[in-house]
Amino acid sequence: MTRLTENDIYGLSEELISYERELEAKTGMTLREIACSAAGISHEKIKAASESYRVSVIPVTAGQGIIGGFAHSVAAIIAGLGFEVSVTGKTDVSGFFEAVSEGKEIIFMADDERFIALNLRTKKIADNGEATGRGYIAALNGMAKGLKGREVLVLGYGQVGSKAADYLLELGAKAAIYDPDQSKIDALSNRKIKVEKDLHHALPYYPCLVDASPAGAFLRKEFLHSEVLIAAPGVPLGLTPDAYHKLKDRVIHDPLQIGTATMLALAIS
Ligand code: 2YC
Repeated sequence: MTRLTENDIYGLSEELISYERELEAKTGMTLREIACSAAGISHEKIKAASESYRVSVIPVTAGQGIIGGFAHSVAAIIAGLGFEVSVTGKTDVSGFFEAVSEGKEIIFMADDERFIALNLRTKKIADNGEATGRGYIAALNGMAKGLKGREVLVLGYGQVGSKAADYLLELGAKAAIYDPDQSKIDALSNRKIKVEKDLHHALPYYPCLVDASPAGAFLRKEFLHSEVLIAAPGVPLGLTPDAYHKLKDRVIHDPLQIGTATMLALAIS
């Protein structure tokens, strides 16, 4: 996943209510319903967990260091799901010690390589890549009013794209992928996934698109299916600003929300 900047998440906490209203208008699902659907847990299960677990988010200084607002944005998303959550006063190992000493049992933390949620009670661990891939497909399933039998093209067969493709197959969709890196395609374990070799030939054909590519601003509206529905996890956004402006009612896109919410649901599943 591409590393977020402070600018990517600026205002996220303050705008969470309006974000969730837009998400529900597009998908017919709340953020909590999307997370539960992606993790395969019931509403009752996450409700019970919100009354039994307390959560800590630990800022981590490793690598390129702390991203201003990252830990507080993650905490705000978790609070919005009904859980008691706080950001540790200390960072790194001291922050971990602080969280465990205070009896927190679910720990969120990220370095430049991984963003994880660790359940200390069940020892379950959730990874942001898998959670984002599954969460965005659950949201697309809502927006498409069911993906069974539908043809969906996934751009990018990395951490997020490969998990998105797996979940598409679980939902009975016809998954296809495009990735310029042939070694990623060769690694494709699941033969049931169609491989597209020519991006510009394939793009207008697919009514559902998952932009799991690290490239930015390369998708123009005229390249795409006229009715296209787009799930665009993370940053940068593959759509050009003009395409995003014209298509935004049919585009699911956020820097952290769906991935973080699904990590929590997976950590308690
Ligand atoms: O503030 C902190 O604790 C930093 N260590 C956080 C670094 C996160 C780096 N990862 C990313 O920006 C993206 C996330 C959206 C999830 C995966 N990569």
